[in-house]
Amino acid sequence: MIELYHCHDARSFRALWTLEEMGLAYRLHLLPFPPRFLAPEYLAQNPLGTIPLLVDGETRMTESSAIVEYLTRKYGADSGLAVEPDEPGFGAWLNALHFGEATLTFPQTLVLRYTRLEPKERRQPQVADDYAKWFLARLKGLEAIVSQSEFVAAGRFTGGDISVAYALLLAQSLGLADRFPPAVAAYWDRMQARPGFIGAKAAQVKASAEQGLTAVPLDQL
Ligand SMILES: N[C@@H](CCC(=O)N[C@@H](CS)C(=O)NCC(=O)O)C(=O)O
Repeated sequence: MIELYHCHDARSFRALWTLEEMGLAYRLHLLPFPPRFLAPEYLAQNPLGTIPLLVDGETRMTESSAIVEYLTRKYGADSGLAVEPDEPGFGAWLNALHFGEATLTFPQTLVLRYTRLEPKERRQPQVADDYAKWFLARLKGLEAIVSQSEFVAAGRFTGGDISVAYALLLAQSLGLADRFPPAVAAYWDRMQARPGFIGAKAAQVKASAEQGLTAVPLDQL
């Protein structure tokens, strides 16, 4: 069975959401955040100490957007979550998968780190503010796409939406959602109403209870 190592609302949420959208069987291992310090035994599974880690037989993956691509291409033929190379939206789909992580999520990790994770004396409000602005400026690309279309690629819900919308979930946790431009805000509302999104949220709460872990949302760190 597919195994997913996950922290509440962290990037592994992309994989969890994909699994839920596709109705695949999986085992969820919930870890405290950051696992590197709070669950050092996890380093034996993933020496990086980061999540996600997806294990599927011999396959072990640690990049959240690549996991979305892997699951949708390997198991998702009927789901429509992958876009095939012969479809017109193929390039837009790949672009969205990478844009969600490399352009929209990475700058927010600096905001998270320098407002919440570092000890108080090492916090850097200027860095956090600069990278929050950097992230918000990068939303212009998404605003242009979702003011023309309900989804980011191929005119239907795909893994590209999961990658991009996860960055919006992180932004919400960091208190940036009230600065989303209007079409992005409406898109974010649509994404949160997806059954897979709701299922993934419920699955992490259930796993927290079963594994005796208190889920600490990022905005309460
Ligand atoms: N590019 C990777 C980044 C993985 C990553 O840095 N995950 C964060 C959580 S969102 C993490 O595990 N941070 C804890 C740490 O760095 O110790 C991905 O998309 O999965």
